[in-house]
Amino acid sequence: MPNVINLTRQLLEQNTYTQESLELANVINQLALAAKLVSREVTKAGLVDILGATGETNCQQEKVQKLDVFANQTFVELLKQSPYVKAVGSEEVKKIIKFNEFYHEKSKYIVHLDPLDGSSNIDVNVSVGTNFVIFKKQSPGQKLGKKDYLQPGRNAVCAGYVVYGSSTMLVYSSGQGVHGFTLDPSIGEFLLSHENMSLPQASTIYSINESYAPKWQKKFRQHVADYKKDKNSKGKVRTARYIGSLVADFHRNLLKGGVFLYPADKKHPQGKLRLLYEGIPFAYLIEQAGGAASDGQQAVLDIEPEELHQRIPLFIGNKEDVEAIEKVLQ
Ligand code: AFP
Repeated sequence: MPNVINLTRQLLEQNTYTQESLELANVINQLALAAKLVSREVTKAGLVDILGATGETNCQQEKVQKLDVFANQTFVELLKQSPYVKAVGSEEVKKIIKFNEFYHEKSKYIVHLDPLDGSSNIDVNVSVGTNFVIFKKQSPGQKLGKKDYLQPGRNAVCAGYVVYGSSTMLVYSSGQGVHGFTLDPSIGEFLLSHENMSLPQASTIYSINESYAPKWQKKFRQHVADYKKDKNSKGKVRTARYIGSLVADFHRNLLKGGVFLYPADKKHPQGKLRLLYEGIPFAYLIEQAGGAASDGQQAVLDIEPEELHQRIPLFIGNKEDVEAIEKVLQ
């Protein structure tokens, strides 16, 4: 019998079964369960319209929902069922969602997530994902204040993502390395497939939407142009890869080595990507994997959030790449 390790076992063993780890494991398990439900729907994406008579109801007479709405409802509802979750910030919802204070008197975790990152790729069968980060409430008592849900990434206790690709993978870190689990659909379990993931030393890929080049600062445009001739630490020129789903671009670069760039530009003067549920989860993971993430001025994990849906420029990947970009922009 092979040594099969599922998500729950790994979570508990890593944290030596402390009460704290049991609580966190409960939250992550709820996220994993929601991810399985979303994964099931994502794989049916093309079929839903065929099965729904008018496009409005499916074969079970349920309303056919857009997948990002379905993903949001599923994650929020399952997190609400955990007694340890106090609030959720979602890309799909304007304000922080606070859960019933009586039921949640033991609760201490705040989860920020993008329920379906890259959702514009769904219709063309390209990988999408869910990104999340978990914080612990800072203030005493039951009341949830801004300081509790607007915390810098350095305070995060766990972060991760699920990528719904050719297989469904959940990758997470609770501060002890980055671990990847692949969903085995035949048993409905996430099984440890990538233990202690670390970024390859050589950066082989750069990922950026180059159609925006005319809107970039000149010095940044030159820096990206130089990728086409400059060599990496292995003496090779980087190749370009850009999916347009941050979660999928990140996942590939984590496995292969590289840098993802989304600068501020004339159209997005603050950058496009959201700090709390796009920047911080990936920044937390990349630091754990030996890389770096910056907004061009400082480490993403050091940014003090000012609002729930705050945007930032994002440069994330191998350290030398991120440091070089900081030099250009500072
Ligand atoms: P959607 O969820 O609306 O598809 O946006 C995805 C995203 O925020 C991120 O996942 C991509 O990296 C980025 O947008 C792509 O943006 P551009 O289309 O501007 O390159």
